[in-house]
Amino acid sequence: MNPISNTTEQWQQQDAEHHLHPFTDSKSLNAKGVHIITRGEGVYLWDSEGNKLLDAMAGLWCVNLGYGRSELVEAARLQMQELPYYNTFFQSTTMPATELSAALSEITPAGFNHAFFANSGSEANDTVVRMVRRYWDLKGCKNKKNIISRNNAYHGSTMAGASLGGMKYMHEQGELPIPGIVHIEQPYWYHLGGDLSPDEFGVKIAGELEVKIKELGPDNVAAFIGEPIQGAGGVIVPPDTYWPEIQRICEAYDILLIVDEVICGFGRTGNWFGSHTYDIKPDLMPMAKGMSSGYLPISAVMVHDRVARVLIDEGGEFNHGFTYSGHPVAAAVALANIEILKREKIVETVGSDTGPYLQKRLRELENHPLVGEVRGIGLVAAIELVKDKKSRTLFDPTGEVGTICRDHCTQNGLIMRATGDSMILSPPLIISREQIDELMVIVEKCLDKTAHDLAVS
Ligand code: PXG
Repeated sequence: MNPISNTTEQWQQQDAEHHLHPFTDSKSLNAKGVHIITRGEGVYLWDSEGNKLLDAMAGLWCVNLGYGRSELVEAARLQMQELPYYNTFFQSTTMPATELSAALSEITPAGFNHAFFANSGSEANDTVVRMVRRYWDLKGCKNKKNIISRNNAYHGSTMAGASLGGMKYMHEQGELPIPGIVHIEQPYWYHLGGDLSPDEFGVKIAGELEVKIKELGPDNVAAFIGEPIQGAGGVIVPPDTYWPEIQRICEAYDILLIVDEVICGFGRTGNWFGSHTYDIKPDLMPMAKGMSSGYLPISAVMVHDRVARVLIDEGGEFNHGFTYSGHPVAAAVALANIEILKREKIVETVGSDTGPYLQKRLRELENHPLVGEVRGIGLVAAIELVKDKKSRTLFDPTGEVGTICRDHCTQNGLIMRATGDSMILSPPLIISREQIDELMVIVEKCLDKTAHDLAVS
């Protein structure tokens, strides 16, 4: 092995020889050669061949402040020098961990005053499973163990995270879901709504929760978990009637409501949290990604007083935690990140200016022959490509057209991800109107190129 590889081919060879990538067919990747990203600034990335790319995915839905923010770098440097690590286990803490728990209490909805720290969205959701079961044990409801989630949800890749998720292809590997996790249908009107209006469909599909609770028996159900908008599932925006009905059912049957804010949190939907945007009143909120703008791994479960009081006042020791829970350097970066979001009024700008602008510009694409639906809110959106717009007929198999479009985008300087045939956008929250215009030029061009490829094939 040559330790000083300095050409794309050498890096690709080294990567093929030694690196197993997440969610990747290694054989086909190695045959093609990995794409090496070397530098970032604002909303742009550069690769090892010197190509400039507009990153409309903010890394993996996380680099909310964009690349190259020196204040985040400085926060990490100072904390590393002062105290690079200490744990939060044995009746000790560090200043950044404590200050971050207070800062999170301030920006989350009323009643959220406690944070439990972890390092990823998956770990946060594993924590959630243990926490809700512990809560019901302490309340004397020993059988309230089942957690209800949804098809096509994404809640992580650990045993509990992937089980909570509703991705069949993940369940197929590793005997998942683990016991006590069941799924109902997702609020995906475009695919599943049939002749119903979105509002009718929203009520109907939320009603599946009530049916499932009755089937299991309310005394056996601990919680329901959902993303305000399903991100990895294809930016599935629920009808307006959906969340109020879910909230009503959870309250009626005394079921905890877990709102997974890993993607929607920290400004993505134009408010601090997706729960604000949809006026949801959760009991627990796992969050990660935008918490540090992805500069360092950190996550948290925010716990509502209703649950926290039971855990604190009656719980004794909660036998759960990670070496890096509340890591001081990651916490210092998260604090600086929140401080910048506030000072520069970035969440407000997404809510009132750049978010509506992106959504308006994207809806201009609805006249394009390939575009079945444009959906989204704030700075998260999907453009769903379909075979027939009128009848809402999808391509069969799905995914091939999305991949063609995605490859055109990359070749034309835009990172846009495909989930099936939905093209996904989740750019850094600092994107300007001019940069949205720049993005739209490439999107339009690549949709035309994709349509052209389909016509000639
Ligand atoms: N919850 C949600 C809503 C997520 O989107 C997780 C939990 C898990 O977070 P960690 O940090 O453990 O990855 C996520 C992560 C994709 C993609 O292909 C999305 C995620 C992760 C990897 C790929 O869109 N979301």
